[in-house]
Amino acid sequence: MNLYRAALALIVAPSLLLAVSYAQTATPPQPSAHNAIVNGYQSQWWKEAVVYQVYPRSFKDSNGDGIGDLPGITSKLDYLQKLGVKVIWLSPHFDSPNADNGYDIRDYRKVMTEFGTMADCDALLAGIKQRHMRLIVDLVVNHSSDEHKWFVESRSSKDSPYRDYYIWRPGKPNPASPTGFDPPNNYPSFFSGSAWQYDPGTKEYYLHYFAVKQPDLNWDNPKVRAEVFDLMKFWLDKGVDGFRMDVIPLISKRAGLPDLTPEELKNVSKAYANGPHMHEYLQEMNRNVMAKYDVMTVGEALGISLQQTPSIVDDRRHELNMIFNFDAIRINREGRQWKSWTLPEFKAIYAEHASKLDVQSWDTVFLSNHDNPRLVSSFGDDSPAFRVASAKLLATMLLSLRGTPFIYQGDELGMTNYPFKAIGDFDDIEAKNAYKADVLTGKVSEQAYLANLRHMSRDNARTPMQWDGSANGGFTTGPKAWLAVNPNYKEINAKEELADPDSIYNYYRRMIALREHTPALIYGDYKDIEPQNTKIFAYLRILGQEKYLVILNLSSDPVSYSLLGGLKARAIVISNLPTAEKELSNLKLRAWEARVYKLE
Ligand code: TEU
Ligand code: CA
Repeated sequence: MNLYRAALALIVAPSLLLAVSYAQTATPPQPSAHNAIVNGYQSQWWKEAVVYQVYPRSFKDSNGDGIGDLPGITSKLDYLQKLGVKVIWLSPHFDSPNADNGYDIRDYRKVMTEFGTMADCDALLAGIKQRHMRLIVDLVVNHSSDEHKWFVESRSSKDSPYRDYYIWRPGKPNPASPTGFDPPNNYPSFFSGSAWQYDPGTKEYYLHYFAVKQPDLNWDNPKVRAEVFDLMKFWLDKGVDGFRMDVIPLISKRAGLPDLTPEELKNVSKAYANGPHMHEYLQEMNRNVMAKYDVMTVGEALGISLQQTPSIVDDRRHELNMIFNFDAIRINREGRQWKSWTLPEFKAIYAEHASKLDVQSWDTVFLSNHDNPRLVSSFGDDSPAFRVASAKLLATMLLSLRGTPFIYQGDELGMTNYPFKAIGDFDDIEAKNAYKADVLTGKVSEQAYLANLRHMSRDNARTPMQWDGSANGGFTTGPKAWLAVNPNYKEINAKEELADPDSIYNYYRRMIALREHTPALIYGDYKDIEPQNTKIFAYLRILGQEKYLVILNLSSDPVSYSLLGGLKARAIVISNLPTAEKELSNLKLRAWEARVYKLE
């Protein structure tokens, strides 16, 4: 072999190797046959994985502009691999004018300028694959940005070939109104006001369930569906492993768009969801896209009840793998109003899930994301005395209930809600629109509005990740973060957590490893053995002879608890507070104590 060839081989071979190993080729569907049946369930990687949600704007800034970005995430992949999560859900990273922080997409095949370049995205994906993890991205196709070329075309004229990509209707004549018309019907937007926006250019209204800059796509138009399937394939062919689908049950609108009745106006998401062609379009999407790849799909199922869930996630329906139900995460509010709740109410939800979702219908487990307040502040106790114990208890619960667990960035550090003071502290369009609609119109007092918002604002979850005790929590080297860092970053940050073997982070690591190596905690049957207890949440996970008991004291008070029914503990496999108690008929549980027992 002459030198040239040798040289060539030297050059080509590695790059070929490189190409092969990093080529983000799509993963063809794995014949389900070789997916073993465990306790009646078809085993799947997305049932055994723990998912970690990254909100890119707030995860890690790599260039000092105060805004998180993709190279910032890539620089923290070892941190995520160490945690033990196997799938990363990346909230929208696509080109967007950020009216709703990326959930308003202007170009589905381009990376948001603030977040970096396509090369940065490829490097992130390669880094994830190198660490034997997977990436799912956010599919936001109920609506696009009003700056997307489709909509720019669509609003340009009624005869535009793109007109029917969106939902346009003439208004109802009303000389008294500023436009001379009233909206086509009484549909409200989730972000306050009407869901219709008058467009003086063509003197018609377009529909937007969310912000004015988020016009809804017309899924009844087959061209729109084809566009969506193509952009999904674009990302899957790059090697992405699946999608979290934004408000996907809202894609099919009611024929004729009749007014909502007063009853329906009380639960708008229910009225907007599950339209006449929703299942048909999800099956069409599955046939054209998911069936051709080994992917994971999770639908954000606003407006879908538990009863309706099997019709979307039952394997035999060939629609989605799983959905997010909002029953548990929203137990603490009525509409936008914060409200108290009881543990029996909370436990009943999981008992319902266990009875309504059988081995064909897989579930998700989550209590936080970028649309909800912080986990430990909402479902735990974020006071200095109990923040650590309750954060670990919630980790025990999320990682031992039945379904794929989703962890939201920062919860593994026990990050808390932010001490918002004034409306100016908020960035979220939902909060700002409601302030205009409710406070500036005198419907709600500023004080009451802010008090409620402190509890439930989405911005609580969006404050930057707290990496260390340096300025801005080490999130950015720049002078200022896009949203203020929680002032408690000196106490609560990743550097402290990584250094402390008994930290919340290291407890998550141990709990994730335990779940990974304990099939009963994944595929085991679920049985609540204490449904009425107001402080104790106790349940079994059973897989054949493998029996585990999870006992959680969800209160800030010590509880003496005796488990009847003659269950015998063989060993404590994990606990968030040191204990050796194995006599189940006489347990002394401290505040927010959590234990997992392996039973005889
Ligand atoms: O969220 C839908 C959703 O459930 C929330 O917007 C919720 O309706 C809102 O907080 C009203 O209470 C998805 C995304 O997760 C969210 O970030 C987007 O704002 C929204 O859709 C529109 O894309
Ligand atoms: Ca940046």
